[in-house]
Amino acid sequence: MVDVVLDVVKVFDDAGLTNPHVREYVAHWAEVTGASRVEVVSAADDARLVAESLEAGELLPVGAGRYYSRSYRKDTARAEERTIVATSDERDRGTYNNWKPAAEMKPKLVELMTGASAGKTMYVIPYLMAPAGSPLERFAAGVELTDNRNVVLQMIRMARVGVDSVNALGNDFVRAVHVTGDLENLGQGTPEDRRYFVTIADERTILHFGSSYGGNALLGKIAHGLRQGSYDGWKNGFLVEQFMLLGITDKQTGRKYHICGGFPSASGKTNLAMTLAPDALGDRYHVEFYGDDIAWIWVDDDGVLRGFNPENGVFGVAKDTNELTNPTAIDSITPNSGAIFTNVAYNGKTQEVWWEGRGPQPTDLDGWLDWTGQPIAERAAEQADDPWAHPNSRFTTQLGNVPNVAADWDDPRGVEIHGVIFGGRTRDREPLIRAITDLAEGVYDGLTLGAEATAAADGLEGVLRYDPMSMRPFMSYPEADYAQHWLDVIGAAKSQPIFAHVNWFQRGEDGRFLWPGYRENLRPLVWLMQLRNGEVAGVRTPVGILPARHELDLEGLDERTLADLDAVLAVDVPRWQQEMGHREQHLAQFEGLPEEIWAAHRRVAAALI
Ligand code: GTP
Ligand code: SPV
Ligand code: MN
Repeated sequence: MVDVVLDVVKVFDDAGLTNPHVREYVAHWAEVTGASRVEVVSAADDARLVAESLEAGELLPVGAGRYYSRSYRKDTARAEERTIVATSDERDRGTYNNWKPAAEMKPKLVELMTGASAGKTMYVIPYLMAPAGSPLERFAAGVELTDNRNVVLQMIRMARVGVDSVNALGNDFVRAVHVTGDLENLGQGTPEDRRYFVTIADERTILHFGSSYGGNALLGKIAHGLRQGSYDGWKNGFLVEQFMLLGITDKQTGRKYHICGGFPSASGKTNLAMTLAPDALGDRYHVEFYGDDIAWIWVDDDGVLRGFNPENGVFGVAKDTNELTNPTAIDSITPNSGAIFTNVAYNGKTQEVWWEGRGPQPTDLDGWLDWTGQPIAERAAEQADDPWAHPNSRFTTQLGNVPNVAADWDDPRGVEIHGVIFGGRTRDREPLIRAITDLAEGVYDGLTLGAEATAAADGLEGVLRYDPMSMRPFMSYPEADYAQHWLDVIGAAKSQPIFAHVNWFQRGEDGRFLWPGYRENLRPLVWLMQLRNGEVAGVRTPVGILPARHELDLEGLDERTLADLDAVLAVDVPRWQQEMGHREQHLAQFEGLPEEIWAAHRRVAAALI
């Protein structure tokens, strides 16, 4: 034991890790997990770590400066039923946070983690989930400990990594411990499942055991950036949401608008934030990317609603990403970008990657392996229709690689928020866009966001469920408090944002999407800003203000879309009346929901009669 302690001190000294609280925390967990080495990493170590991973076969080359990784076949998405927010206050029990007492969970995790990194290196990743110097910085620092080198490489892309983030912060950092575990013997998805993904929110401690994938393992991103962040925000007056954030500049007036918004996982945040097509609208707008998955939002000293993206990279869904749907994404994962592809199909001979919707499926099968590593050419006949890539396969790339990243994406003051939108995969009922100008009705709309679940979480794809503000998997405190917190934070802004509900996923009777989506989604957003400015009036309906057909810029849309447009701009009153009954039942679960939210519900219900 004495040897280990001495070694660790030298490691800290060599790495310039001076914060005594961090040192103590690292030494403690090194002992618990039984790791045989400790290494403090920073972003500058990336090239060396990549070389080590290539050498070890954990990464495979995708030509020059891009990489391929595969996760264990039963470890390919977040596991919501194994994810818990724990505290020492029973009043924190919510409908979605799988609340447990901290005193029950901590010993369980310590037991699972004890000796579980034996023989491995424990990497120490000091990180910041905010632009440096931001007013929320003290909630943004953390130190992830992980026994998995791939997690380090992903974190270097997704967060700002380096000891400077934590040295000056005393005890104000999130303790985030990740232990991979013996993935082949964890009983994933069975009654004997041994995985646990726990955020002890009132102790600012995250303990994740039993995965090396995405949000289960990159603890800065989901566990801290969303779950811990939203709890801290609740206690300290700011909002933390699974939101994209983008900027639209009207070139004629020079005015710039920032819109943030929540869509459930794998429902289009990355695409919307990255790929709107100003060229489609006569080049009158300039569109900039800020963030695709998380926004931290607050009201500044001047009463202005502001937000920033706490991340440093994009962990985007690969499926259907191509030159037409998302050229910006394709341009951000070019050779030498450092991008990492996870669970797509890989060709070991040509060092290429492919996924469903990337382009034509390769016809020469030589060298092609599916996401599990099986040669495509050797697949049995009954596997012929199985996808080559996992539906939740992803690419990881840094924000600096995104061609339209905003010049001020890293500004610690964030940007002013003018609009808040909600959306999801909804095959009927929800029109293309409906605007809401009242705060309580906007919050009510977010709380009743109902959409189809996707492959981003294990075992749920296609199930219709409510996903309040797209925070269902990340909500760390009770919904009634969440609603009140929204009313309080946004209500304190001197200028209120406009709200809207959008839907790119309405389908026709033959199952086709009625709206082309992707790059064309700029059109309804431009309308929303025009409505905000009073330049268009829209059409009042019981569920919000819809665009009059002539108010939308339709230039260049194909005949079929124009023919379908009335359908995507319709309000199906009988379907809405039915929905109001579901909403009533849904909202009734949340004890103590603010009266303003119920009043908003009653107003919409009454308007529909
Ligand atoms: P997370 O990273 O899981 O939080 O998801 P996300 O919301 O960022 O999802 P993303 O933008 O990566 O989109 C997921 C899927 O939705 C991809 O397969 C896209 O091709 C598809 N998609 C995105 N935008 C549109 C759209 O406008 N229309 C249609 N039909 N599909 C879309
Ligand atoms: C999500 O599932 O919402 C994601 C991807 O953004 S993950 O990091 O795996 O949570
Ligand atoms: Mn997400």
